Formats: sequence, C-alpha cells, structure tokens
Amino acid sequence: MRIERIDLYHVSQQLVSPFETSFGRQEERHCLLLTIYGDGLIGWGECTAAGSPGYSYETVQTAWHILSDFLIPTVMTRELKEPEELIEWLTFVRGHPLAKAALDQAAWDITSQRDGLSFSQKLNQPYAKAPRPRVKVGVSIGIQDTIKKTVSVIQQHLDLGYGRIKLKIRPGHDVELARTAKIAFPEVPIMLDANSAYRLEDAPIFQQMDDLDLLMIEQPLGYEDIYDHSQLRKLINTPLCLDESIHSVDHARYALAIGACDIINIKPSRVSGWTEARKIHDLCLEHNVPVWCGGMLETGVGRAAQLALASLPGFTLPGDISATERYYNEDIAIPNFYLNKADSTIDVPTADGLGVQVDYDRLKAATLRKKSFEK
Ligand code: OSB
Ligand code: MG
Repeated sequence: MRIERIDLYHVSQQLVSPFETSFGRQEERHCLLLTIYGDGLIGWGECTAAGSPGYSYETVQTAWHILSDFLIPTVMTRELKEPEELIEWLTFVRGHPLAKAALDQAAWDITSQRDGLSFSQKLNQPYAKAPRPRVKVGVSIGIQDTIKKTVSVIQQHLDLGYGRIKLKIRPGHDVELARTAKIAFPEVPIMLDANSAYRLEDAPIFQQMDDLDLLMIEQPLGYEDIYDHSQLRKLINTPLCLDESIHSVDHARYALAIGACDIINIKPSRVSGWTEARKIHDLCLEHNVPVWCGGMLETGVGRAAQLALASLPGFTLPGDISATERYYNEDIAIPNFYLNKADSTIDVPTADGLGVQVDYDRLKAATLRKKSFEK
C-alpha cells in the first residue's frame, strides 16, 4: 500500500472531571491524532503524549516535532504491507514511544480495513482462540480532596457497574485511603497506582497494606527502575504491577528474569504500539504472568484500539478502559463506548479496522493546529 498522505492534528478536550495523580492534575487533555491515507482508506492513530512531561518525558510538542521531522517523512517513503513492519522503519529514532505508537496504530487500522477485518481480528490472527467479544474493565479514580470524597466517588462508579476500582495514591495519601476504601467495600477488587511516587525505603508503607487483600500495587517506585521493584516485591504481600518502567519486550524480559513484578500493565502507547504490546503479551502468556490494558484517557480513537488489544487471550485482568462518559461529554469518535453493567465489560468493536468513525465537526472544534504531509 502506497501511503499518499498523513494528516497530523493537535487536539485539546475538556475532561468531564479533573484527573489528579502523584505527578499532577489535568482538567483538559491534549493529544495528537493522525490519519494515514492509502488505497482509498484512512487509518487513525492517537498519540497519548500530554501537555506536560509528567507521566512520560514526551509531550504533545516533542511528539509533534519527532513525528513531523523524522517519523512521518520516513513512513511516507515506504510501501506498507503488514503493520508489524512499520515499527522497524522507525528504529533510527531512539525512544519516543508515544510518537511512534500513533503511526503503529494507524498502520494496524488501515491494514485491518484492507483485509476486511476488525483491528481485534487482525491482532488475534496468530492465536487459535477467537478474540474475546467483550473485555473486563475497571475505572481509574484520581486523587480527591478527602478520603470521604474518594469513598463517595467509588460508590458512584460501583453504582455505574464498574467491577474493579483503581485508586491513585501519593505519599501521605495512601495507607489510610486504602484501608478506608477496603473497609467500606470489602468485596470489591481494589488496586492502587502510585505513578512512581515512592522509594524502596518506603517499603514499610506498603507493608502496612499487606493485610488489605489489594488486587495489586502499580508502579510504586522509580519510572525507570526495575531492580528496586524486585527488592520491594520480596518485602510485601500485595502483587506488584509495573507500568512506567516497561517500554519494550526487552524491559518485560528483564523484569520477569529478576522477579520485579507479578503483573504487567501493557499500555500500547508506552511500548511504541500494538506490535510491541503483543510481543509483551506473548512473553507474559508464556510465563503465566497476567496482563491488563492500561489507559491514557484516550479519545474513542485510542480506546477502540485498547479494546482490540485487551481481546488477546492473555489479558485476564480488567483494563483501564472506561466508558466514554467517564472521560468526555462529546468525544471526537462515534459511537460512544458503554459499560455493560451486568459484568463490567465493554464490547470490542466488530466493524472493519477500529470500528469507530471520527466526527469531523467535533474534531475541528477540538483542533488547535493541523499539518498535512504529502508525497
Ligand atoms: O498511570 O495508568 C496511569 C492516565 C494518564 C496517565 C497515566 C495513567 C492514567 C490512568 C488513567 O490511570 C487510565 C484511563 O482510564 O485511561
Ligand atoms: Mg499507571
């Protein structure tokens, strides 16, 4: 497939409610969207770099630069046959996984459409089992002003049908929060996400949570650390999950080799896309390590592709993939995603490619700048 044109958009959307983590508070969400044009088809990708370098060193500005000046010009010179090839073309750029993932996603979308398959079907081709039609999901709840407020926000989400709750923590807002939440909702699977706010010396804080039967603790230590996590894991009972420090299947291999985690959060954008995400999935499946699909407050464009990833056989834990209304009043992709209340699942799209359409009026309203690249 000849790639005829690529359009790049910087968009900004108001979140339904502010999202606060140990690295900052977001009221509006910036991201990049891009489209690949070829063979009369359009493939979409989302770059989840944010307005500030809190979660990742990448931002919308760095991703714009890397995509415009390096990645897109390279992709424009190539013929796209299968999506797995694309990431190989981009190895001359070190790092910048979020920028690369947007192109990788668009390549999966457009080639799925070409093949008359949904993204999920194409991604699931190597496996004997049919893809899951619905995937288990949970909700990620940001830091609230008080513990009391957190309890009421948890209740609201349980009432909506979410069957797994993730609470963001930071130093000083951790043990008491977790204990209060577990006392209020003893039957609910609750997990914590620290976004790298602690150090190994803080192990006693996590030991105080040993009796709480938490589902897992996500990324307590450094965002580049693997070793200290392997030490912490020996000191605590709660299963340990890595997010920030896994950028590739190699990192996942290092983590498993030294026993740094029990679980991996596979965020496709953090690992430069769906091709690499599937490799991590395969490695974890081989080692019986459960995985789940993480989120970055995606628009429907990114969310459709998260659902495709979570339909792979090894995704046995609920993902951070919530209903559209948890993020945006008017998403740029239609239709919206809804939670199936009975079993806390979301349906995996079945139409060709991503299975969502972009509403161009809404996209236009949300776009801060746009650039087209043509041959
Ligand atoms: O650490 O998982 C995280 C959002 C932005 C950046 C990092 C994280 C998150 C979330 C939200 O937890 C997950 C979602 O619902 O998209
Ligand atoms: Mg996380």
